[in-house]
Formats: sequence, structure tokens, C-alpha cells
Amino acid sequence: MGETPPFARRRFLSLGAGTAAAVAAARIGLSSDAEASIGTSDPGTDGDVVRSVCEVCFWKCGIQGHVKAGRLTKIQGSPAHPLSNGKLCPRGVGAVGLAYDPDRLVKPLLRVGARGSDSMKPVSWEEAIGFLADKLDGIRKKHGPEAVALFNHGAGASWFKHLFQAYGSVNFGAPSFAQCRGPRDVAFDLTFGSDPGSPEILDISRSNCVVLLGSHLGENMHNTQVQDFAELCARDADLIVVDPRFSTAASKAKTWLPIRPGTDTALLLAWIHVVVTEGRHQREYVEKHTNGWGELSAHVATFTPEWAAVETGLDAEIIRTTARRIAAAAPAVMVHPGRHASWYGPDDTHRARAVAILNGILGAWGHRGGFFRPNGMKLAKYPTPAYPKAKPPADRRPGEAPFALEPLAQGLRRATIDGQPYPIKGWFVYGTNLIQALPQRAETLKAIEALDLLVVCDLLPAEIASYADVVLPEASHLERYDDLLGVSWHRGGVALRQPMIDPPGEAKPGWWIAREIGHTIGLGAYFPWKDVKEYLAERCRLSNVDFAELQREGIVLSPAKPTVVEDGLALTFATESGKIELYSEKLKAAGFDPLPVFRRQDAAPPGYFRLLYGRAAAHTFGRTTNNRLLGELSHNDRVWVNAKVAADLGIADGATVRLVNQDGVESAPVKVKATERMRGDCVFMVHGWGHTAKGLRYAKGKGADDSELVTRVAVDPVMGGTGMRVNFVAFRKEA
Ligand SMILES: Nc1nc2c(c(=O)[nH]1)N[C@H]1C(S)=C(S)[C@@H](COP(=O)(O)OP(=O)(O)OC[C@H]3O[C@@H](n4cnc5c(=O)[nH]c(N)nc54)[C@H](O)[C@@H]3O)O[C@H]1N2
Ligand SMILES: Nc1nc2c(c(=O)[nH]1)N[C@H]1C(S)=C(S)[C@@H](COP(=O)(O)OP(=O)(O)OC[C@H]3O[C@@H](n4cnc5c(=O)[nH]c(N)nc54)[C@H](O)[C@@H]3O)O[C@H]1N2
Ligand code: SF4
Ligand SMILES: [Mo]
Repeated sequence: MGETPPFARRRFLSLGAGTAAAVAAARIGLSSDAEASIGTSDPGTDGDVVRSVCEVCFWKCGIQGHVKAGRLTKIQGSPAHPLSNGKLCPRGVGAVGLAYDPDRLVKPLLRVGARGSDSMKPVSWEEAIGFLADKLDGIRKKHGPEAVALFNHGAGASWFKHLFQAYGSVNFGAPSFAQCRGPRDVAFDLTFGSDPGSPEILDISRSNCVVLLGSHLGENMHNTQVQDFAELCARDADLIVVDPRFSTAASKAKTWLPIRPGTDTALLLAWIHVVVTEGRHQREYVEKHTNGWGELSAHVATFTPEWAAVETGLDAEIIRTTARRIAAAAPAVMVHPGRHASWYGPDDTHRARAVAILNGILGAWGHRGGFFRPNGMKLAKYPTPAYPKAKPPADRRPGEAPFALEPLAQGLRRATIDGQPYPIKGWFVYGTNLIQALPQRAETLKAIEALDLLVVCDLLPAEIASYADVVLPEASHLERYDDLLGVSWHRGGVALRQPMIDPPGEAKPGWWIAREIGHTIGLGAYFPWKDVKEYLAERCRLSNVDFAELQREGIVLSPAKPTVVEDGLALTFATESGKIELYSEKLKAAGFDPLPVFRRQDAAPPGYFRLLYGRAAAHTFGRTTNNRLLGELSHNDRVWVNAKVAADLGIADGATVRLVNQDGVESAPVKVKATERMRGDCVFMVHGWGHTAKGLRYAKGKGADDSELVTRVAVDPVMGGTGMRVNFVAFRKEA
């Protein structure tokens, strides 16, 4: 176990006071780990208050930090920010533990030993940047600028996107596309001409009926969404949760459908069948706004609840009655689009299209209680020279994944290995731990071996940093300015991330790092600002935003009134036909099924169980597992196994096992949570545990890492997503 945390536990419990988690937990009775954050309310100030924006996940809540004598004493939700409404999730509050994490990177590092040996020596910024500038120059001369790829996650990456576009590359890959939202965004784009975005445009609190497929809200802790979800539950609205696991959300549902993993598309097709054949769709809306009703009706004719019952393992009558309940709530209804959607590869865009179609025929898009139309705020750019023309990204072969909206991270990895369509020789990795985030780790390691340069810019010495040639320590979101953050919600606005405290050691903000690199490699013209404040003030001036007010309040809301579309009939759609495309001509033209098709998943080999994974309330993947405060709050590092299965295998609750996957890859030792809350054909792990990096002294060796077991993926041919729930594990008992 790690060393003693520098904070008393009691202190932390009071830090959790008044969080969204506490409110949600109180209202909807979340599982014990979330409840741990309930404390007595303490809304008073404690020193100076600085308003800023969270980055422990990607929801970007408004925060206010209390600073006394240069030390951050607590973080609360900003009351002025519509994404927090004065409340935060436990991770946002617990970020104090990130600020004072004794394992933070505090000096630039250069590798001295073999790649992966984790032998580094501290160097000056000048030396680190000088080294990588020489390498970038060498790569550009030998292979062209496009031979450098930027892997990234998070708002702070914007400075580096600017830097590398100026350098001449658009090879920007984020696991948050092909390993996350990709299939959903593509499917909604094809159907409605726009996607649910982030934060998702979901009017959950005013809905009459919410359907969750996976989407384990309450464990998936996106703040506003969970606040709205708590309101929905308090209103006693209808809630149907489809999950092989009895999730926290399932515990609040009127109906839990413990579906056989990988069969949601069959359930959705049967629901559409019931709505269509019983004429329960929103007639006027469908007539006015949709294309392909006839084709859809013909397509679903045979997908009866009885057919779906065989595939899903659910009861046919319950499939029928839930379809009727969903339709009865329309149009104030939503089948939640989910967020992490790269589940089963070829099934994923189809499943997400089926979700979109069901929402479409129920008139949910543009309706109160369904999908609202967000408001943004137009922000001017800081004028800089035009970027050079770059080669198209190297992530795909001709004809591959034609509907991808962003470069595929695993495609850039492949180009690094085989040099096709052209070589990638340098990686700049910002805010993404590719070792845990990408499936098929052996490929990631092979690609790293082929690199001339690997730069990692991070807060912590995560696994990816141990392979780096150069490690650049960044100031955390509590210690830096970032670019202006547009807020797209019921009412739009602009928010500011600004420092509350000084960074530790020599850690530097991303804006500074990118600017220094830019000036060193001859791209100074792209960074004409003296410092970030001059940059931000100028952007604000050009955007008619009062910078002083923005600094004071942390957010400035747009003067435009929110558009409330109570009447879905006044909508327009950015699809080619200007309508909701139930039937997709675009998919058809590209050689794909124009309507969703169900494909059966491979069954588990005998003695194996499908490996499922997800989130826990108090953690964000592996980025918080080294945070002593959050670690004190919850571990969630057990593998969930059906109680009867465990008993049959002679595995007691709390016993330690290793998981061995279908390819013989063995996990670290992990404790078993034997529970009735799990189907018997699958197991569940929280992603982000099982760290091996020696610098993560608190997290190292806690729990096991699901991603290590994801040696196989099923690729979605439409958009290149890597379905990762196609792996199976057996148990090896530890003595
Ligand atoms: N606390 C916290 N919240 C987070 C994050 C975090 O790290 N921590 N990460 C954020 C990010 S980036 C994302 S993408 C989202 C992800 O969160 P979601 O989009 O909610 O992820 P899902 O994969 O839909 O949900 C996982 C659930 O799906 C269930 N499941 C597994 N297989 C199947 C299946 O075949 N069918 C059905 N119906 N269910 C299945 C699992 O049992 C689990 O309960 O969470 C976000 N919120
Ligand atoms: N097996 C498996 N694979 C998955 C998932 C899964 O559930 N299971 N989830 C998928 C999903 S939904 C997503 S979105 C991706 C996410 O995966 P990633 O893109 O890797 O995102 P994070 O885990 O948030 O990134 C973690 C890294 O960012 C660093 N970091 C945190 N804050 C900052 C900062 O302010 N600046 C800098 N420079 N670095 C910072 C952390 O220290 C850490 O090393 O993974 C995907 N991959
Ligand atoms: S949901 Fe939580 S972790 Fe994410 S931005 Fe908001 S407070 Fe931060
Ligand atoms: Mo994600």
C-alpha cells in the first residue's frame, strides 16, 4: 500500500460536502462508495476564491477554489456555471489530492536507459526542449512534418494542436473517439445531421421516460447529467435500464432488463417493431421530418419481441410492454445515446443508429424532455498565420472506415508500425495514457519501438511516461490558464480556466510549453503573444467579452436567451435531405446496410466469461487512481462475478484471483466481488486500476487492469471504432 496520505480523512469528508454526488446519492441512494462523499454542508468561503474550470474529466464544470496563504484548501462547484450549479462530483472536489500528489512530475526528464526501463534524469526546460526540437527537426527533414503524431485528451491539448498544425501535421488521434464516442457521434450525425455532443444535449430532468443502455449514470458521474438524473428519479418518472449488470442506475429503475451482452441492437429493433406495427410513433413529426419510414417499417416487420427474446435472453412480453411505455411517454422521452459506445465493433454504429431512429420516430429530437437545441457563444480566434497544407492523416487505408469523424488513434499506431501510407516517427502524447487507453497493448509497444521520438506531457509518471524519450511536467488545471472554453448548453457562454495556486517544482502550463517549443523550432510567428493573459485578453476583446468579468466570475453567459423548442415541429436538420434519415442513403452508397442490422456475437469459449468494464463514481479512468484523497474514498478495484458462478467455481467473495484471457494474457491479482448484481455469463471491472508505473507510488499494484486483457478488438467498418467487449476471461485462483 502507498504511504500515508498528507491529508486527514475527516478533512476530506468535509471537502465532499454539498457535492452533486452527495445530493444525487442522497436522493437516489447511490452505492456505498458515492455515499462516502456525503458530509455536513459547509458552503462558507475559506480564504480567497478563484473561479475556474475542472479537468478531472471532460465535462468541464465550473469550480471555485479557496486559497489561503498560497494553499488550496477546498474546491466547490461554481454557482454561476450552468454545468455545476454550485455542485461537483467527488472527483472535482477531490482534485485537491491531485494538486498535492507527492508523485507529481516536477522536472523535465530525459531518458537514459532503454525504452520502458523507466530510467530518466532530470534536466532543465532548455535542455528538454532543445533535445526534442532537434529531434523534430530531424524528423521533418527526413520524413516530412506529417511524420509526427499528436495523441491527446482534454482541453489543454488545444495549444499543442495549434503547434503541430503550424508544424505541418494533422495526425491528431484521441482514444476518446475510436475507443469511446465515435460510433454514437457518427450514427447520430448520419441520422440527425448532428451528434449529441459533449456535454450531451439531453433534457433528462424534464423527461417522462429515460431508457439507459449501459450508460451507467451515477457511476458515470458527469455532473450535470447526474444532477438531472437525480431530479428525474425524484420525480418518479419512468426509467428503464438495460444492463447485464445491476448498475446503480438499474437500482433506481422501474424496470431492469439484464440483457445478454452484445444484443442491444436486437432489443432496439424489437422496440421499433412494436412502435411501428402498433402505430405508436409521433405521426405528424415523422411525416414532416423523416425520410425512409416505409423502408424502416418493412425492415422491422420480422423483428418481433419473440425473435428478440431469443437473442437477448429477455422476456418477450416485457420487451413489448416496455416499448409501449417508452412510446406512451413520447415525445418527452429519450433513449439515452450513451457516450462510451465502442463495445462490439461492427454492431456499434448499427446499435447507435437504432437508438437514433427510435428517438426519431418518437419525436424526441428537439423536444422538451428529449434532446434540446444547445446554445453556444461565438468566440473570435486570435489571428495567426495560416497553417501550411498538411498531408491527409495516416490513420486509414483507402476506403477504410469512411465515416470516421476524427483520425483513429489505433490507425496512427498502425502507420507507426508499418510505415503505411507514410511513416510516423514521432509521437507527442498529451494527457492520454496510451498504455491503458488503447486496446492491444502489444501493438502499442511495437509502435513505440519504431519511434525516433516519444514526448510525453503529463502531470504524473503514468505508464506511457516510462517509455518516453522526454517527459514534460505540466501544471494541473488548478495551476494554469488554458484557452477560452466555450460552453454549449441551454444557455451558452464562455468559461475561463485560471490558476488558483502555483504549480509544483518546475511544472509549466501547456500554453507556455507549446510557445517555447514553437519559438525554438522556428514557428514563433504562430505564437506572437507575450503570454497567455495577453492572448486571452485579445480573444475576449475580439469576442466582445469582458475579460475582467470573466476572470472574476470564471464564466460569462451569452446574452442570447436559451431557445426552448417545446414544439419539435419547428426543427431543421443538417443532413443531406434536410430530414431525419431513418434510412441512410449515405450508408447505402458506401456499401453499408442503410438500416440497422443485428449480428450475433461469438459465444464465450467453455469456462470463459465475457469481460465488461465501466466507471466508478469517484474515479476517472487511471488518472485519479493515484490521488490519495479519492483513493481513501473508494477503491472499486474488484472484479464483479455472479455469486452462483463464483460458488460453483469455489471462489469466495473477497478471494484473490488472476484473470486469464482467451489469448493466455494474465492479469495482476484481483479480489472478487461475488454478487447477485451480475449476469452469470460475464464479469465486470472498473477501468483504470492495475497501474504498473513505479512512479505512481500510491496506485501501483492496486487492482487489475482491464485494458491489458483487451488483446482482441472487433473493428467497426463504418467508422473504425474498436469494440473492446469481445474478450473473455477465466479465473486462476491464487494460493
Ligand atoms: N466517474 C466517472 N464518470 C465518467 C468517466 C470516468 O472515468 N469516471 N468517464 C467518462 C467517459 S470518457 C465516458 S465515455 C463515460 C462512459 O460511460 P457510459 O457511456 O455510461 O459507458 P457504457 O459503456 O455505456 O456503460 C458501462 C455500462 O455498460 C454495461 N454494459 C456492458 N456491456 C453491455 C451490453 O452489451 N449492453 C448493455 N446494455 N450494457 C452493457 C456495463 O455493465 C456498465 O454498467 O463515462 C464518463 N463519466
Ligand atoms: N480497456 C479499456 N480501454 C478504454 C476504456 C475502458 O473503459 N476500458 N475507456 C475508453 C474511453 S471511454 C476513453 S475516453 C479513453 C480515455 O483514455 P485517455 O485518453 O488515456 O484519458 P485519461 O485516462 O483521462 O488520460 C490519462 C492521462 O492524462 C494525464 N492527465 C490528466 N490531467 C492532465 C492534464 O491536465 N495535463 C496533462 N498533460 N496530462 C493530464 C493523466 O495523468 C494520465 O496519464 O480510454 C478508452 N479506453
Ligand atoms: S463531472 Fe466531476 S470530474 Fe468531471 S468536470 Fe465535473 S466536477 Fe470535474
Ligand atoms: Mo470516453
